[in-house]
Amino acid sequence: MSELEDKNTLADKSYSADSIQVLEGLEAVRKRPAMYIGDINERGLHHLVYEVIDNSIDETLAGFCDHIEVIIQEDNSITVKDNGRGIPTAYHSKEKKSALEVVMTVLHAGGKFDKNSYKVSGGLHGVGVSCVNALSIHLKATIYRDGKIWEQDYSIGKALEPVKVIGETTKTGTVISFKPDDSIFKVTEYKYDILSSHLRELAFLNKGVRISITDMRQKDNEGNPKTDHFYSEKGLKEFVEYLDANRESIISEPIHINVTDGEVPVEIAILYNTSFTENLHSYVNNINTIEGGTHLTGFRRGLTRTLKNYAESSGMLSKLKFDINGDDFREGMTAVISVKVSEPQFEGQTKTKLGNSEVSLPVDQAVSKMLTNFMEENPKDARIIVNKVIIAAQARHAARKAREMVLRKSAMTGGGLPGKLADCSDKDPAKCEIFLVEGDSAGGTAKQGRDRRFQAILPLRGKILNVEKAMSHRVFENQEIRNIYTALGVTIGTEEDSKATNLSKLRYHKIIMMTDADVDGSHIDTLIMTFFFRYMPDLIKEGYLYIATPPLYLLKKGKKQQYAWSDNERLSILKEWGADNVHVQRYKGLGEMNAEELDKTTMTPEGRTLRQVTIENAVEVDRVFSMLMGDDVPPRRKFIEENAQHANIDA
Ligand code: 0RA
Repeated sequence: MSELEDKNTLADKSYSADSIQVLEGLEAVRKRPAMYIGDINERGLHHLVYEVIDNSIDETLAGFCDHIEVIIQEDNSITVKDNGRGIPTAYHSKEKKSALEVVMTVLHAGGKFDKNSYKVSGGLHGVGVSCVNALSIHLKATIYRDGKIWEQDYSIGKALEPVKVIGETTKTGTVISFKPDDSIFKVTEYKYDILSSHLRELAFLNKGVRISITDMRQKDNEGNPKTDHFYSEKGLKEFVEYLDANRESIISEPIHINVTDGEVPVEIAILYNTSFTENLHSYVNNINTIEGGTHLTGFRRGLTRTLKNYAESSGMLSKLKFDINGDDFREGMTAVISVKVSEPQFEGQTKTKLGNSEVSLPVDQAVSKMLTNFMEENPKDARIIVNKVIIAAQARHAARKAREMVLRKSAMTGGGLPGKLADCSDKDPAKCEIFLVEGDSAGGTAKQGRDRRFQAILPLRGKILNVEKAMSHRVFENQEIRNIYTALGVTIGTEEDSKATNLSKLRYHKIIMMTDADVDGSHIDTLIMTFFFRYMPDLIKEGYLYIATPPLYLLKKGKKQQYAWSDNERLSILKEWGADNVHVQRYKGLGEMNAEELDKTTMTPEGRTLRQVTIENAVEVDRVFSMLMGDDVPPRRKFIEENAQHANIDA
């Protein structure tokens, strides 16, 4: 209650009932931040920035803003500037305070003033800038509007003083600077790469807006901060080219359509490449709909029907002895779909699946129109695509035979689980874990060290197949990959949508990659992750995939001993102990630990640190995998050079 007496700006105290509500509203955000911004880790921290930018993007969509600047300040506070209309500052008679203060301090107040405007952008949770305010130890809003510069400061969601005029201006726009509250967030350091890839995506999705990012923490020799500028003139057309930069295109240029006059604005771009994977990214109101939904259903349906009609009438299918299915039309396809929906319903585990049934038909019609036009105008490319589809169908046919063979063979040898698997005794998947271990020898140690009740071990021999370069029947036939999916109890590539896996049959809810902490080990991790990403993405989205982290050093001094997981940790132990007479052992591989050590440091839930594999940014994950695993050497070398300091390079 004491806050109420404070500085709630206006002279009249009779509005205190409203103020209590205001305070309670934002108190709720501070009490349960995860409910509003997802979590209080890295993701939630970055989400604050997206929330502010989304408001600027709304101004762009409304036609009033073409420049957005994001600055990471030296103290890890964030500044977002835009040249939109500026947040209204007039007195708001119902709330009895400046509209600016209402926007900043009332939960969900963001769009209250302009119900009729076309406001479609919005973060995953769409909670508005007041949540950012509630979770910031300090926030300053500076508004350029109506010839004046207005300003108000806040702390943990409360205005510190009335809105004041600090000068005159001819410009319009909004500047919001905030510092996340470190008593709420577990991490407070912003990552340039996370923010910049999100901004790049936004620039592709909203052509014509200039978006820049500047990092005041990272300066070059001349004192210039690190900066990037994103701008897309052609929108999704350039987005698919960016996605496929490391793949070889088989058509001359992207197929592109932008329907802006219908009920549901739809933009789509497609490229076909020489790879064997489908690479589809979909957005609703700039939100990446990882779980798909009605827009995707419409896209698939329209694509399949239109290409099939074309292929049939062209006579190219006459020699084919089996059916073509939907998957065949999407093999080697990279596509981005972006729709704008005024009242989106989001469903699913992570609320990233579009539920609005009215969206499916307009998307279907847009794809159909776009492909029909393209095929008519580009008969050469059209034949190339249909040929690719035929090859995909043949490969799928071969894959089914291969899978049947595999199943028959394993049925003959007693069926079920691979011989190399040391299974656990518990059968409840929620309690069970499987370690995928690099090499038979480390596998042996892990078998001795594990808790056999709930921990299973599957040793992997050498490097598993690079699925990025292999057709799917090769993937099914590959011994190591077969061992993995049969041990897990699932099948892959059996349903209409080859990526749908039957997770209900999954025998373990923790799948833990355990490899050496060296270049080979991280390469194996990447190969395994690529396999799961391409063939069982749902398993990653459910949060079932993990990486074990073995220690890098064992330090001993007299009777004392301590493990270190990083060079920093090793140095700080040395500092604490004094460097004399300390014996430092560097672990080059899992094999150098005995069973007890491996268990204690890396396997037992009491001692280990697991890193969960997540798909934070599907666009970046896809690009990195296509680059690390593809044929094209130069970009891979560049990536490795640029990221060398982060990699585990064995000294
Ligand atoms: C409420 C109403 C209007 C604009 C905004 C808020 C707004 C919010 C933010 C946050 C960052 N930048 C922003 N720019 C605008 C509509 C204003 C009007 O009708 O003039």
